[in-house]
Amino acid sequence: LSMILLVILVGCGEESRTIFTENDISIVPKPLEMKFNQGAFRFNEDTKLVAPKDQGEVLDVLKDKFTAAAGWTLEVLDTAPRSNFVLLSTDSSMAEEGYDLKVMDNQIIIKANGLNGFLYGLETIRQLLPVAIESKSLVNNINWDIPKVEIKDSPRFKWRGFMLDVSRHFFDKDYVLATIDQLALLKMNTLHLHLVDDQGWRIEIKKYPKLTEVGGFRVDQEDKPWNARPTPDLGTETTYGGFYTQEDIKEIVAYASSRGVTVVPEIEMPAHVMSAIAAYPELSCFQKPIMVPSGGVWPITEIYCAGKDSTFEFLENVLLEVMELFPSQYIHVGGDEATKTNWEICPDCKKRVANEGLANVEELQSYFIQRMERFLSSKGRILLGWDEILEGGLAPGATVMSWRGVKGGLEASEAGHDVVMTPNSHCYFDYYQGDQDAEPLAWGGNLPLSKVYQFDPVVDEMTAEQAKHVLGGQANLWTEYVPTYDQAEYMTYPRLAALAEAVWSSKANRNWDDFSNRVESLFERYGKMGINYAKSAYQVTT
Ligand code: TNX
Repeated sequence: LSMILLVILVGCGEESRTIFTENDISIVPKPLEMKFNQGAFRFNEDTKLVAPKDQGEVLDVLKDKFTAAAGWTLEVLDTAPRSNFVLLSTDSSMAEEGYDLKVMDNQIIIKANGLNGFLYGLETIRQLLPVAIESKSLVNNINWDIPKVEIKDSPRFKWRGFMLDVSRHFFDKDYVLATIDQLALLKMNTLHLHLVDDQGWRIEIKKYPKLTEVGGFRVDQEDKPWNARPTPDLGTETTYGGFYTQEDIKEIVAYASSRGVTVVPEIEMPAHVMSAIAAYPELSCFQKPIMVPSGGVWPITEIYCAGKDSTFEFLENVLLEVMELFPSQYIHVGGDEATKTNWEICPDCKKRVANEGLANVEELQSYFIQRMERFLSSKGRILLGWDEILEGGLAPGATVMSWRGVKGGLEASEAGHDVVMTPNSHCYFDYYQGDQDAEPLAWGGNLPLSKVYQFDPVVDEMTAEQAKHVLGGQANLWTEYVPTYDQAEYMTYPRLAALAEAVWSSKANRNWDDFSNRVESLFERYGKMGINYAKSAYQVTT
């Protein structure tokens, strides 16, 4: 009799685990393959986290969640106990950034070939757990169960990016670190920081301290719309600004690397640099003293002088410090929207045109970028630029970011260059995401969640050969109309989730109805995390 009782008791213990159905599973981005089995794994205080020696740090993404929400400090080991563990197991045959996740009754195994795969396996577990795992304070009376699934997953594209414009408005280090966490949750691996623009220079450069002392600050005119802010007179006291010290940058880069994210710095040239010229007027053709503008200046004529060698010396020195801080293979040099009226009349520029045998000053743009490309490639880096760098001939080793639609991507890939697709039609998160009368002021355009979801970095017009040159895709948050952290979150989430699926999931696995169901659990998760996501985005499906 006692045997029977024991069996019943043990049986009951098992049955008390949550009974899941396949509909309870909601992972964004959608995994490549998933098999659902009956049963559940239960996390408890004794669950061990097991990683190869010296690779245990990645486990923090899960460990810290349990510490906050369950109050447990899960132990990390380097060999697996008999049962009740999550094991990271290295398998060099696995696809880059891919992972196999197998959830069994009493153990969970994640196979991957390195950090990103392990991380993504753990982020998937996080999304299988009750949403309460996102809580920052203790949650009682909850079973930390996850369904017994077998997942085989790997990304469609290797560049899964998000750009944050920290120039038009400054976003401090903590906001950047929080953004990195959100990228990792969605299995995104690239954070492009737009560190330089007319309205602010945001990275400390030791050799040129005025870049941030002067170029990092401006006269606050936030009360006026972006396009109605006159450039202030010289001598006016500045009231808005900020920048990252080199220590801040080191912290951001190190944190990103622990979350599988590469930080790509963008140092704009030859235009969108009024902040630098305000600090060092000698960088322009006519040394005219200017202020850092608060609003948009159009057309942008105050640009670096392409005639003086000292401009290139300055840029090389800046990039040397930048490369010291950012291990990224790609260095973004901007290249967009330069109006060459000063170059037309500048004697040094005219001389350069003649000496280099160029047809006109327009060709100086491509001279400029090619010269920077030679410098960067001599240091083992790859130059990346907006699609304007195609004009007048692309530098040999350059990679192109196609933003004015897909044209630049088509042209560059046809010429055998790599491209990152970020067409403004689908990837510009500064655009409205719903009814313009109901939404907060934005740049214009119309980019609801459903349209982001339709984004595909490979377009029909591409041949198979061209498609091979598509590294992936990226969303860009330009921040002219994004003055606060709350507003930045509002513009970013959940559209970033739609973009993440477009760059991670297989084409066959993408389905809007299915995604819109899954995004609802993500809303709950964002809610628990205290993220100001746009609920409105979801209601608009046109
Ligand atoms: C174009 S995209 C720009 C940015 C603006 C953005 C606004 C690009 C390379 N240049 O300077 O912020 O449009 O949508």
